[in-house]
Formats: sequence, structure tokens, C-alpha cells
Amino acid sequence: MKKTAFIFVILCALLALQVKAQEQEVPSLKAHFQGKFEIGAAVNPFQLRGETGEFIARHYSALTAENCMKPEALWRPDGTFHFEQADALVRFARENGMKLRGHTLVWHSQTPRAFFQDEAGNPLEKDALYARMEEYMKAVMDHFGDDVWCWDVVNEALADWGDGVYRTQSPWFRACGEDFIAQAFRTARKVAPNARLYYNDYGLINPPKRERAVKMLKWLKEQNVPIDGVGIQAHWNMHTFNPEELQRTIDAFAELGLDVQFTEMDLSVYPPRFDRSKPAEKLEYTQEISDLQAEKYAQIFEVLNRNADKISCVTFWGISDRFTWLNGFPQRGRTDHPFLFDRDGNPKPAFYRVLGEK
Ligand code: 9MR
Repeated sequence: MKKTAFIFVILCALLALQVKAQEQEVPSLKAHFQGKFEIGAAVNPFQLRGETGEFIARHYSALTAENCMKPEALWRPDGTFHFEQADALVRFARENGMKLRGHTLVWHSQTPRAFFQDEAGNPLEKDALYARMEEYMKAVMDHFGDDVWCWDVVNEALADWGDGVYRTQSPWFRACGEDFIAQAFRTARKVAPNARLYYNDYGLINPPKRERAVKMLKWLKEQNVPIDGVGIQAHWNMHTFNPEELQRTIDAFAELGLDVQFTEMDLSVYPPRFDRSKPAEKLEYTQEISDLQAEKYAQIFEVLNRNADKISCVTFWGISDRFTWLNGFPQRGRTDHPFLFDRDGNPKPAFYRVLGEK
């Protein structure tokens, strides 16, 4: 090798070592919260390889499948099940000593229409749909066994507005009324007695939806339905997030004897309302926005730390700003920045505030 080429190779190696050393200096999120609550992230199988995989294993102690454990991913109308993608996640979690949240069993969305129909395409009636529910849970919960720590048994069954408690425009509700919620938990407990069972929803720190949740949870508890906890999804934005309402929600669920988890946390930098008739607004991630986001994350974790005895897991709905469903949602062409790590996986000021540093 020529002398100049040799020097070049050595310089590159030194640079790589320096980058590695800098990375190592970033404290591990999961190490910081060890003994308090699990710190989770929603992932997809393609992210588990290489550097991204290492990043995930370094910072998170729990995983949720962002999509690959949903009925749409696991179940086909011919009655067959497809576990390859989800199994890759299970292997990764096992190899890295991580807990796994199962998301999700009973949901109106991302469940094939055929799931709710007989072979002729007619809607299944209650008993037939319950039989399918049990068949599905047996196949899925038996397959994952004790690799899955807790399941989102029922997802998003509550109404968003109006006087009613439940989302009535759901094939589950249409066939069975609210009884499907109780039935789902009973069936899940029967099929997988070791799994911890959660009700999961968004908007739960907004008073009207929290009240609906409390009504439903009381109704379940009165009937001795086996439910261990509530998943507060925590799709929030930094403009309207309110720490007092968060505290009220934790108290309301804990008072019912339920464990609290934060299951899908992200903190959008955009205000909740926007003008659909206008082209997507692309916010530049300025120092000002970054500071405000850091402040809001500090407020969130101040509440979570204070209530750590009531909370077993805090999961982010992604691993860094590069991987978030909010890039392009709710407005196409818009980029969001909802997490503690930027698009390159570097910690943002919010990360250090969450760790208690200024
Ligand atoms: O992040 C998920 C996205 O990739 C999917 O396209 C979407 C389809 O509904 O589901 C997203 O995850 C949702 C989760 O399963 C339930 N709560 C709301 C999440 C964000 O939409």
C-alpha cells in the first residue's frame, strides 16, 4: 500500500473510533430509568439490523411492534396466520433482554374486513364473532407465549365526542355492543393466564374522554373482568399538553387499582389544528421550537417520575425523528420532530432535560 493511502486508512479508522466514542458518551435512556419503569419504543423489523438495531438495544428496555402484530399483519381471510415478521421482533427482544408489548388484539382498524364476515361475506353475528375472537387469541397468544409481557387486548373502543361512551362505528360494537370489551378480556385471560392485559386508547388526558374511560373501566371492574392496566397512548403536541390533566388521569386510573402505562408517546411540534385547504406547513426545527419541546418533555417526565410507583412502562411510538408516523400525518408532506433523538439518532435538548440535566 502506498504511504498516503496507508495514512488515509489510519485517519479514517481514528475518525470512526472518535465517532464511536462520542456515541458512547450519550447516556443510555433505559439505564437512566432502570428500577423506575421500562422505557420502550415502537419498531418495525427492518429497523432491527445494524446501527439502528444497536441504537434500539442501547436505549430501550421494551419493544412494541408498530404494525407487525396487528390482525392485518397476522391473519389472512383463509384462516392462516403469518408470524415471520413478528418473530424477528421476538428474537431481537429475547437476544437483548427486552420486554415485549403485544399490540393489539381487538381493534376496529387494521383488521381485515373478512375477519368480521362469514365465507359468503355476511356480517358475523355475536356468537360467531366471539368464536372467531377466541380462535384468533388462541393462535396468536399461544404462538408468542411468555415472550409477550403484556397485551393491548382492546384498542380505541371509546367515542371521541358526543354523549355516548363507546365508538359505535366499529364492527365489534355493531355486532356485540359494548359487551365485546368484557368478552375480549375474559377470553384473553382464559387463553393466556400469564399475560398482563391492558385497555389502550388515545386522548385519555382530555377530560371528556377520560370520563368515558373511567365509566368503562368501572363497568369492567364491577363485573370482575380481568384487566390489569390502561395504556395511555400519549400522542400529544407541545402546544396543548397539560401536566395537571396528565396527573388527573394517572390518579383516576390508579384509584381503580389499575397499572398505568404510556404506550405510544410522541410530542408533535405542530399545533393540533391546521387548514386543510392550505399546502402543508413545513416548520423548520428552530432553537426556539427545540427549547419549548425540551421544556414540555421536562414537564411530562416530572409528572411521570413523581408517579413512578403507578407506572410500569413508558413507550415512545418510534425511536427517533426519522421514524415516526407523524412524518406525513395528519398533513401529507409535513415533517415532524416528536422525539428525544433527531433524524440522525443524536440526542436533542429534550433528551437531556428528560434525564434531569439542564
Ligand atoms: O404508527 C402506525 C402507522 O405506521 C400505521 O400506518 C397506522 C395505521 O392505523 O397505525 C399506526 O399506529 C397506531 C397504533 O397502532 C394505534 N394508535 C394510533 C397509532 C398512530 O396512528
